[in-house]
Parts: sequence; C-alpha cells; structure tokens
Amino acid sequence: MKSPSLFLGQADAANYRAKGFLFPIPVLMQDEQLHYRKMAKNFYHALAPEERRGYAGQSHLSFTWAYNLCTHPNVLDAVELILGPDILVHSTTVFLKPPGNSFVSWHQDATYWGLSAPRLVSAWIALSDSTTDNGCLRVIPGSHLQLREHTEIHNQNNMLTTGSTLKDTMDESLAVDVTLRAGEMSFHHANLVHGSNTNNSSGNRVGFAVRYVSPEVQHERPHHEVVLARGLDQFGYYTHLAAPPRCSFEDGLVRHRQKRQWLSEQRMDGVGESN
Ligand SMILES: O=C(O)CCC(=O)C(=O)O
Repeated sequence: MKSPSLFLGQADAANYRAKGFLFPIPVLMQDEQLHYRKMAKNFYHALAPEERRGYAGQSHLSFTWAYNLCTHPNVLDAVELILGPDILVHSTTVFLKPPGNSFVSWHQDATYWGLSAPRLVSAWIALSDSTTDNGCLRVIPGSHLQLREHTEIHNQNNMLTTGSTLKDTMDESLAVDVTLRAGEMSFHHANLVHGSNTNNSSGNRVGFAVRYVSPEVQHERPHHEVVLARGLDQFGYYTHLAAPPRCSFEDGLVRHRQKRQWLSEQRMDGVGESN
C-alpha cells in the first residue's frame, strides 16, 4: 500500500480547504482492514447494548488496536498534508451502524468543542464498505465556511449521544454521499455540516472516526488526554497520554469502562461522541 504522501498533493489540500472534505484516500491493506474490522466489531459486541452509544468513543486510550489504527503511518501521512507536521489525536469513535434505525443528525463538530481555530480534521476510516444503501457519511460541500446554530435533540436512534443538530433544515439535494470501500478513508473539516442516514442493507456499516488537531488549537471544554501522533507539541494546552495502551483485549475492556466512568464524572463524556 502506497503512502498517501505519494499521490496526494497541494491540489488536494486546496480542494479540502475549498469544499471542506476529501475522499477517497486508500490507507489500509486488505489484511489490516480485516484485522481492524474484527477488532472494532469485537469491541462493539463486548459492550452491553445500553453501553454501545455512550461508550463508543475513546477506545484508542485503552485498546492497542485502536491506538495503532489512529497512529497508522498512512493515515498520518495524509493528515500531515492538511495539518502540517505536528499532529495530536483529539478523539476517536467507533461508528458501527447496524441495519435498522440508527442515523446521525446534521451537525458541525467544532460548535460543540469550542476550538480556538478550526485546525482539526476528522478522518473517517471505512472498515466495511460504506455505501448509500448502508448509511454512509454525507456532507454539504462548502458548508464549513459558515458556522450555524445548533440545538440538542435527544433521540435513542441518533448515534450522537449529545443529540447535536442544526437548527435549520438542510437542503439535502446539496449533500454528497461519501462512499468508501473498506480500507479507504475520508477527511472532513471541523466545521463541515455532515450526518448520515439509516442503514437499509443487511450488514453492519463499520467506521472508525479519528479527529486530529494541531497542538496550537485551544479547547474550551475540558478534554481527556491526547496522543502526540507526530512531531512536537510546543504549546502544552493538552495532557498527553503517558504511554500507548499495551494490554490484552480483556484488560483493555476493563480499562475502557473505568475510563468512560471517569470521563463521565469529569463531564468529559460526549466529547468524542458529538460528531
Ligand atoms: O458515522 C457516521 O455516520 C457519522 C460520523 C460523524 O459524524 C463523524 O465522523 O464526525
């Protein structure tokens, strides 16, 4: 698998800046994609049904596989084109959408976090094919250039636990379906309006979303540890994860549950789930 640095260039970066998204970017070889899909599914199924929405975020702080995926060199080579050489992993979410009623409301990510600058890019890594039929990510081109008002609409079927939703209705005829094959990823800007429809297929749609932020960006809401994925952090606005999680899946699950409990006590839950 070629590094994206060999086929992405300044024209792609300019396209991202103009439209607010970029895809498809192939990043995983087939054996890697199969491995990460298996691990993401194991993770999802190890959670109790009532935990699956609220505990889908920040697996990279507790599981070796999730840490390895968000620091994958091919993914980071592409992120570097957008953010430059200094890269922090801000947050992650396993977005496993089974057939049925789950959806993601139209929203912009940055409104929830309170970033000092929108130098944050979300990578959505497809671990299964992501299609119009199974509820792929949908984006509104150019919508990152204007911040819109949001409200919180709580709905058990919304994969966003925060219920973050645009106040205005979106003109869906403008939406682009971000269809991806397993092993490809897309980028979306922190202010891009995006969401997704229900999964009308017979299989799971599996995605791993990673938000990467530049160390110079301050964060208004309290935030859990970040991972210094590449380069330097000369600003010190965030606490860094002390060491990569290196443990069995079972120990990772114990650690993940403890972590989620702690995040919710510190009112840091929802940070990664808001988008
Ligand atoms: O997986 C989805 O359908 C939505 C993902 C999303 O909102 C995000 O990655 O920011």
